[in-house]
Amino acid sequence: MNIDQNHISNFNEKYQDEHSREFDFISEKFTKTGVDVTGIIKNLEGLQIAIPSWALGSGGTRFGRFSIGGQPRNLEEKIEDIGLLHSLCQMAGKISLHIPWDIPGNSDHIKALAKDAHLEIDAMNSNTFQDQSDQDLSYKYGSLSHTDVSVRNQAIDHNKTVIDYGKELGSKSLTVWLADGSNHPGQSNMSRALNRTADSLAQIYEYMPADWSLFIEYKPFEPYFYSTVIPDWGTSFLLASETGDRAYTLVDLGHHLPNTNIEQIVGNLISRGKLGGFHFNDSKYADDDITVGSIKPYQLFLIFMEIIQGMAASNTRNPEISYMIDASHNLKDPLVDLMESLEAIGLAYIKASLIDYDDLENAREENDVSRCSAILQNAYQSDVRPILREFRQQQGGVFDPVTFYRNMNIREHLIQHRGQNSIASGL
Ligand SMILES: [Mn+2]
Repeated sequence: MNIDQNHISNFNEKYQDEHSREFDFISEKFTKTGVDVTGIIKNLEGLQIAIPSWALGSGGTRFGRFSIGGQPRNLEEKIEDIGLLHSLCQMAGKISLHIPWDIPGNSDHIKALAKDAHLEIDAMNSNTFQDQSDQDLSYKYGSLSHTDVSVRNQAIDHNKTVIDYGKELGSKSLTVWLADGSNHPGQSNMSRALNRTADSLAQIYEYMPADWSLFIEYKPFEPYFYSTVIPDWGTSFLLASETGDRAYTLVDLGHHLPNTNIEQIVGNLISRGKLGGFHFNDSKYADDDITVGSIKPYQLFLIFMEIIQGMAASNTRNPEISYMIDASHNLKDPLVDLMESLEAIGLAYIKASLIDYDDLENAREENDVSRCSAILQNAYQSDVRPILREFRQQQGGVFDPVTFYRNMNIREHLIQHRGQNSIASGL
């Protein structure tokens, strides 16, 4: 649904005085300590987070799924929902497509719709973790790592098809999350499975246009429970390094064992120019796929600290990082959950931008440990919400997206148009 700019202006007007007071106050305070508030607001324009086409419907677990009304019924309606999200938050200017869940029937039409909604087509996602009804061979025992060359070829061909769709739409990257693995000790010759995977990835890479990148995602367990072929960043980095210069590691927050130091992984990958993609979500126990920043907001801040520091290094070889929200909206309204995610990402980014990195580096050189901690805490404990609101206002978005969404009864409107029992494709 399209939002009339007048509704946004009227809504913002109610908050304007209070906002101006808050923003002027902290802006003056930060500026006095050498923080470039205008520069941070400008940089936020570049922090555009892709929304995957599968994120607009209600998610579920292997035990069940509880529906929400008004889910988008097709790719066109998914683009409409992401366009709405972007118009309110100004940080969701990209869409990431999943094949075969969202095959663009008419690429020109889809491209035009995305353009109207001010969305770019981000990474394409292939799927060799489930069998499709029109598929000859099964992925039950793997895909790119399968023992049978004909299954591997089928999986390679699928990835080539995904690249073809992406070329038509103007995407520039392919994300491969390889679910392959084994459930029982002894089931798989793990080093052979790795070699077969490297060979398959090489063929996919060879097929990619020269200006495309390949992102290799890792995960320690699930859907297989004894081993996965690409369990960790080391294996992904190894495969990316062997595959080629335009092959990169993709870090998904939920794809780590508990207490893994993810910020260190991020920093190390950037230092070697190999962090290509990043998926946001949060977790308490495993791959919980809940709202980013809802469990470990400090971790999110530390990750952005590594990103800002690493990307600012004069010798950085790392390309611009492709960001995506990869969460499952099982209880909340997916659009509200995504607004909360964008808020958490924006706040963590702003807080990490407050750090005086020269000062921090000096404190590190002097081994002044408590000053290092104080610099971080000073940034992390600051209330930076007025800066994010100011950014949204300047870009034409709303001060408070969730309240606006509720006041406008947008979900009710979507239910009226799409029905109570609509089901999003792919879920
Ligand atoms: Mn992911």
